[in-house]
Amino acid sequence: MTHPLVGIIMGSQSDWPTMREAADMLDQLGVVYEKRIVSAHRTPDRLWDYGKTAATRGLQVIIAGAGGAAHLPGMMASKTRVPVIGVPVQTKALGGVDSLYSILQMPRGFPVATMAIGAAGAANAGLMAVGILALQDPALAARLDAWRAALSAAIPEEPVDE
Ligand code: RP5
Repeated sequence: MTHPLVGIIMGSQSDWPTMREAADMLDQLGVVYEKRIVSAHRTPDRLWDYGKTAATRGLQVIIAGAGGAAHLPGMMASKTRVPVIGVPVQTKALGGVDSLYSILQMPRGFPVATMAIGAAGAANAGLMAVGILALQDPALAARLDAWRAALSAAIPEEPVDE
């Protein structure tokens, strides 16, 4: 299968260093994705078109990252039934708490699965997307299990002086 199953969208080019963490995770686990800049404020028509066509294009998960007045994940969730995972991008002014609250507090009926602020949240968004896809894909499930086992095996039992 070569068409993208995951859409990684972000409000700005400046979000890419964070959102690349999600892309790296999908690369590691062999999931086909696309990446787009889609701003809720600067390109609202692009947001609308993306949401309108997401399901029919075969996307199964959308990972949406934004910072500040981070309306992109919520607006995307309002436009498509494809599950949206939100990544609050860290901001200079408020440390990403603004992004977090903007994404987290969705009204009943339009959920966004909100991750942690910043790079760890983006990486976990990738893993969450893989976990969802793995429910229907045994080979992917096996790769995810192996990835998780390798991570566990890499954690030392004792701390060392650095
Ligand atoms: C948001 O505004 C973007 O998601 C980004 O996190 C933030 C700042 O964007 P730039 O001014 O760097 O383009 O819409």
